[in-house]
Amino acid sequence: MSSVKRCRPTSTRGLPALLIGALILTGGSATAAQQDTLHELAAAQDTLHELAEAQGKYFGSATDNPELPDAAYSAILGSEFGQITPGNSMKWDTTEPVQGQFNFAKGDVITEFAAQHGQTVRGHTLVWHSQLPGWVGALPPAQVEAAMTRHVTEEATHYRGAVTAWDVVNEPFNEDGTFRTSPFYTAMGRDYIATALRAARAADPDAELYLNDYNIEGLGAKSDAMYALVRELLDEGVPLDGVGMQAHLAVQYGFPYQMRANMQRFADLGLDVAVTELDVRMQLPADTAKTATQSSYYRQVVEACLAVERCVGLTVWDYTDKYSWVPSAFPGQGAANLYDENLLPKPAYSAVRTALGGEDDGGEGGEPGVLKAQYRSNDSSARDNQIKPGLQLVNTGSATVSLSDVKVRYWFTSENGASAYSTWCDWSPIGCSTVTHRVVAAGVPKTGADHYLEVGFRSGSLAPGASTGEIQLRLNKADWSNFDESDDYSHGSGTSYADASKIVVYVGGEQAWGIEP
Ligand code: G2I
Repeated sequence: MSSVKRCRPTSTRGLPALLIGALILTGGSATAAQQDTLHELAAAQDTLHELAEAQGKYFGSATDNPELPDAAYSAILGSEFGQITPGNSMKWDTTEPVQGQFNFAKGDVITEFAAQHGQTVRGHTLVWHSQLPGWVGALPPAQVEAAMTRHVTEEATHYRGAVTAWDVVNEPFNEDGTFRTSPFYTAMGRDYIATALRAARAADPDAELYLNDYNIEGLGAKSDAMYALVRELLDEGVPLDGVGMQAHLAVQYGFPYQMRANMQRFADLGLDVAVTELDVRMQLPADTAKTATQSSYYRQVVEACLAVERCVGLTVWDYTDKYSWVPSAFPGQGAANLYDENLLPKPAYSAVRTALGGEDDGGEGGEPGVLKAQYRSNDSSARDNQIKPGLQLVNTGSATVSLSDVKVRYWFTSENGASAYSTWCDWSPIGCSTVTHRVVAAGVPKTGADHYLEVGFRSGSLAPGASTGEIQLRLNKADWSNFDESDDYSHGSGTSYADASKIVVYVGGEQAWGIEP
């Protein structure tokens, strides 16, 4: 479904979200001058989906029936996204609340919206342990297979032609990779998965059939279990087209381990991969560091999908904090989406745009990137044998900065003229594997500065307003003798991040921030 060209009847596609919102607030009428501005801006800015489509992917959002009457919301949903997934209205408790009584009215509203806006629909979901009406669990096990097959058959048949991909089985695994108990597993063991897939293929031979789960984005026990399962299913000739990685991420839990490599191993089996429910929650209140980490996670997910040819696209689990599932499921957490509660795009939105190859906010000819360094000391002692600078870079300009062009210098004194050092990156939301670090002796030693720690980046980029988030660095002398950091040029004792003029940043070899010693 990745490269299907759709016609787009809507004229709002391409309009910046803010202007659509403004148009709606003013009753949809705009003066001639406003119209001109709108057209200029519309031409200047591709939508997320258009950017993704240019790379052979789609960019979609979940939605839900109660949200659609919100005109400002549905205008953005219909314009910025090329694919939608119903958050609830195709689930079993909605579509077959009573055995044999099918109701597709709510799901039909979603497929109708999609048809009007030239969008594809991901069907979610045919077989799941949750949002399952009580009657299924109350059936004698011997009757579950027939009930499941009938449900899959009725629903997939109803949506033939309207749904391009189905999450046929959702969340089959426990965290440790064992099969999750459900009425289906109890009745049929693991065979329920093959049975459901075969029923879906028979009902709709054109739909792409997926297994979908969360916490399978990175390498680990749960994704290993999914990998083993799909290999077996393919070996057995069971119809299966793809694996959906939900990607409900949280800034406090770190980025999934080797997401790109994990996607690639599924792709190498001949399967498509899709990011199906992306959001990145945080403990509230949001702050600059958490927001920067969130942007970086969104960016990294997009980059992983772009790097894997069989990754067909990404879907966010609704695009705005206004309609997020997070606050009710995780009290105290939220701010997980690309747009805020007022439907204004957040830094994560810019990060996604940039990752998709969008132009910088400044557009062509925008000013060059301007970075600033922020620093805190992660060291409780200035006289022990390690120096532990915490560093983050913030893009204060209007153009995206490619991090591989960036070098940062933290100046210190060796005390005993030592020439051999070990350097470490202990943690960073952008991933320490992308951070390079080494100690260099100053050509001309200055007071408080006879060596510097030089930090660089193997890859990545920083969108306007974005921050790398914290980079926890550490260094020691090979002889493990003590430092006296109190006289070091770049040393500070602050324990929270603050702009640091004595840390020097270079972009493309030009000094971009700070004062050299
Ligand atoms: O939980 C997040 C997602 C995890 N993967 C599977 C998805 O299907 C799941 O979606 C969420 C919906 O976004 C929520 O909207 O699934 C939840 C239920 O597991 C949905 O929440 C439910 C509430 O719990 C109910 O109280 C409410 O009646 O939504 C229902 C309909 O609004």
